[in-house]
Amino acid sequence: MIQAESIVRSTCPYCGVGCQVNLHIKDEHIYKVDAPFQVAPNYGRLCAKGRFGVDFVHHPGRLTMPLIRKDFGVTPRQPVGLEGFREATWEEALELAARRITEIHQQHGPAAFGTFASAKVTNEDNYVFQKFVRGVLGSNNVDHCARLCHAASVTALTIAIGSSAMSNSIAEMKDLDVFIVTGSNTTETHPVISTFLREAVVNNQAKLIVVDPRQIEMTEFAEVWLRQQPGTDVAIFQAMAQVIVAEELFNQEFIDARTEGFKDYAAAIMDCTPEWAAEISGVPAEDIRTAARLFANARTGAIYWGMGISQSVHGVENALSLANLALLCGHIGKPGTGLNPLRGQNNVQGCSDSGGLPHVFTAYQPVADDAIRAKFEQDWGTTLNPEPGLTVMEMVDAAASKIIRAYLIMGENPLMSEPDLRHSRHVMEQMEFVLVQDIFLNETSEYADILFPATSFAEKGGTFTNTDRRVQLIRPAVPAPGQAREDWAILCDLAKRVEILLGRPASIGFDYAHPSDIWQEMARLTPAFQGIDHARIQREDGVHWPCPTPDHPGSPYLFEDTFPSGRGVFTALDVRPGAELPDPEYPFILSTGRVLYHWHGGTMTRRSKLDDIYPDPTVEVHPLDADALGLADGQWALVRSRRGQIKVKTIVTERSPQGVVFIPFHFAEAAANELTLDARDPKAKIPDYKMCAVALEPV
Ligand SMILES: Nc1nc2c(c(=O)[nH]1)N[C@H]1C(S)=C(S)[C@@H](COP(=O)(O)OP(=O)(O)OC[C@H]3O[C@@H](n4cnc5c(=O)[nH]c(N)nc54)[C@H](O)[C@@H]3O)O[C@H]1N2
Ligand SMILES: Nc1nc2c(c(=O)[nH]1)N[C@H]1C(S)=C(S)[C@@H](COP(=O)(O)OP(=O)(O)OC[C@H]3O[C@@H](n4cnc5c(=O)[nH]c(N)nc54)[C@H](O)[C@@H]3O)O[C@H]1N2
Ligand code: SF4
Ligand SMILES: [Mo]
Repeated sequence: MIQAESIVRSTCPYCGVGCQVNLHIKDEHIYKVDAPFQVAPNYGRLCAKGRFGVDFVHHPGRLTMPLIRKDFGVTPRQPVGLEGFREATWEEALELAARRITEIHQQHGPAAFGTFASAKVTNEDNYVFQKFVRGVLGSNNVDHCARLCHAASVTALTIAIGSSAMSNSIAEMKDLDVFIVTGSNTTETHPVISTFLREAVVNNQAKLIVVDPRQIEMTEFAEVWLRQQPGTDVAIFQAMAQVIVAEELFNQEFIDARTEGFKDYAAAIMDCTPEWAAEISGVPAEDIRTAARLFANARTGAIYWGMGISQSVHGVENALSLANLALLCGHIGKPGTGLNPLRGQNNVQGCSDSGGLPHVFTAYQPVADDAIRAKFEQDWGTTLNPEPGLTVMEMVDAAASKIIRAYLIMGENPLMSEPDLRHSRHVMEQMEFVLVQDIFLNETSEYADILFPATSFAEKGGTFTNTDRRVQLIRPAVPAPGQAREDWAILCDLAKRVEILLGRPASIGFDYAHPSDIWQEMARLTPAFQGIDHARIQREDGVHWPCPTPDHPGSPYLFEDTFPSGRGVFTALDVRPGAELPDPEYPFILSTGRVLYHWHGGTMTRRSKLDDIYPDPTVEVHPLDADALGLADGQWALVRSRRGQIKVKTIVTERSPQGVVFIPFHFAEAAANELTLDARDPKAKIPDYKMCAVALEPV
C-alpha cells in the first residue's frame, strides 16, 4: 500500500555499493532521499547520485505505454524517436511480440535469439528472463553488461581460485592494514566505499598503494602511487611478485597448505625484476620494490580493482597477476585481506547470480553439467539445452553473420555501451526483430520494433545483490507511471503466450503472485541461496550469500579454509602489448571511463538534475599536449580514431598523463564508443575500453 506521505526503505539503483536509502514520499513523489545511519553497507552515507540523482523516476520521458514501431517489419531499420512509434495496448503488444518470436523460432530455431539480461533490474526479474530464454526458447544466448565489465576478473579468479565474487565485505574496510587500489577511480565510481577506504588511511594509519595512470583522487591518500603507462599492469605486478620471491617475503605456510605451482612460478618470474618492469611501465624500480615490501609485510593485505584491470585485451592476465600476489603473501581468506573486484552496477553481481550468463544457471551452476541440468529440467518440467550460449560481443558477431536474427533486450543500452558503435549500429539495422524493455527510450530502443514500458526500482519489489554479495530489498514507493509494469510480470505474460504459440503441452511455470515467490523458486534450485528469503532479508537488513541454510549467518568473507577449486593456482604471465598503439597519425592513447555525476549511456543521469552539474561531454588533456595542439581549457576539440569522430570540451589537467587523453562515455551526442576498438581478451571476450589510438584538433 502506498501512502500519501511516507518514508520507504530501498536500495540505491546506481552502483554496486548498494547503499540503503530512505525515499521520502509526498503526493506520490520522491521529494528527498537520505540514508539510515544504523544500517550496512553505507551507515548513513550517500553520494550525489543516490541523494540527488533518483529524480529520473519522475522524468516526463518515462515510458508509460507499450509502443509499436510505425514501420514495423521494414528492414533495414532506422533509428526513430517517440514519433516513430504508436501506442498500443498490452494485449496487442504482447501478442505481436509473442507471434514474431514464435515465427522466428519456428523458422530458425533457438540459435536465432540473442538476449540481454540486465544488471539494473532485480534478481527476480533476471531469473524469470533466463528461465524464459532457456526454458521456452531453448537457447543459452543470455548475457549482460558484466561481459563488458568484470568478465576478465571473473575468468582470472576462476582460474586462480575457482570463484569470482569479491572475497571480502565493505564492513571490513575500516580495519585494513595495507591495500592496493588499481584500475579503480573509487571516489567517483564507488564513492561510499571510497569513504571507508580513506578512513582506514586517515583514522587507522592503513597504507594505500595506488596503481593507476591517472591522478585520481585516491592518489592523495596513497603511501605509494605507481603511475604506469596504460596497459602495463602485468609487468608491474609480476615485478612486485619477483621482489617478494627474491627477498623471501612470501608466506611459506600458506603456499604449502593452500596453493599449487609455486616452484614453477617462482622460477618463471626470476627475470621479471623491477628494472625490467620500469622499462616497460615507466614506473621507477625503487617504487615497485617499496610497494612489494609494503604489501608482503602487511598484517593483512587486500586488493581492490576496477575496469583499468579488467577492460583490456589482456584483462585476464592483469587480474591473474593480482591473484598471484595475494596467493604469494597468503593475503586471502581472513578479514581485511582478499581479492576484491569492485562490482559496478547496482545488481551486476545479482544478474550473474540469477543465471544471466550464457554458461550457467543460478549461482554459477553449469548448463553443461548433466546433473545440474537434470535438476532444472525436473523443476521446470522441460528439456534444456546443454550447449553454453554466446557472450555479448559474440552475439554481435552472430547477428552480423545472420545466425542471430532477433534481439531481446531488457534494461541495457548496447548502442551506447558496446565498443565500435558504427559496427553495432550496422548489425542492429539488419535485425529481423528487436524487442526492448526499458524505463526510457534510449539509443538502443530507437531501433526497437516493440518497446515495453517497465517500472523503475522505485515502483517495484524484489532484490539487488551488491558488490559484497549482500542481497537487499527494494520496495514499491511510488505508483508506476501510466501502464508501466514490473519486468518479471511482463516477461511472464510474454513467456506464457510464446509457450502457447509454440504448442507446448504445459507451461514451465510463469505464475508468480509476488517477487518473493520467484526468489523461493530460485533458492530451491540454488544451494548457496537456500538460507535466504525475502522475510529474512527484511528482518536482517540484507544477507550475504553463500547462505545454505536458514540458521547459517551468511558469508561476509570467503575462502577461510579452502578455495572452491581446492588449491589456489599460480600462473606465470607474459607481457603482451595493447591492441592499438599510438602512431604518427593517431598519436594519443584514448582511455574511457566514468565521472561522478553520470551513469553509463546517461539514460538516467542525463534525465536528472545531475546533468546541470556536468552537462557537456569532455576530454582530459595534459597541459603539455594541450599546448602543442593549441587547445585551451573549455575549448571544443575534435577527437578522431580509425572508427569515428566526436566533439568534446577540453579540460586541461595533469590528471591524465602526457600522451593519454580520457573521455567519459556518458554522452550520446559525443559517444566515446564511436572511437573505441572492438579488440577483445581471447579468454574473457571483454573489449578493451582503456586503450586505442586517437588524434585531436581544436574545432
Ligand atoms: N559515477 C559513476 N559510477 C559508476 C559507474 C558510472 O557509470 N558512473 N559505473 C559503474 C560500473 S558498471 C562500473 S564497472 C564501475 C567502474 O569503476 P572504475 O573501474 O573505477 O571506472 P572507470 O572510470 O572505468 O575507471 C577505471 C580506472 O582505471 C584507470 N586505468 C586506465 N587504464 C589503466 C591501466 O592500464 N591499468 C590500470 N591499473 N588502471 C587503468 C583509470 O585511470 C581509472 O582510474 O563503476 C560503477 N560506478
Ligand atoms: N567506452 C566505454 N564503454 C563501456 C565501458 C567503459 O568503461 N568505456 N564500460 C562498460 C561497462 S563496465 C558496463 S557495466 C556497460 C554498461 O552498459 P549498459 O548496461 O548497456 O548501460 P546502462 O546505461 O547502465 O543501461 C541500463 C539501461 O537500463 C535501463 N533501466 C534502468 N532501470 C530499469 C528497470 O528497472 N527496468 C528496465 N527494464 N530497464 C531499466 C536504463 O534506462 C538504461 O537504458 O558499459 C560498458 N561500456
Ligand atoms: S555510492 Fe553507489 S550505491 Fe551509494 S549512493 Fe552512490 S551510487 Fe548509490
Ligand atoms: Mo560495469
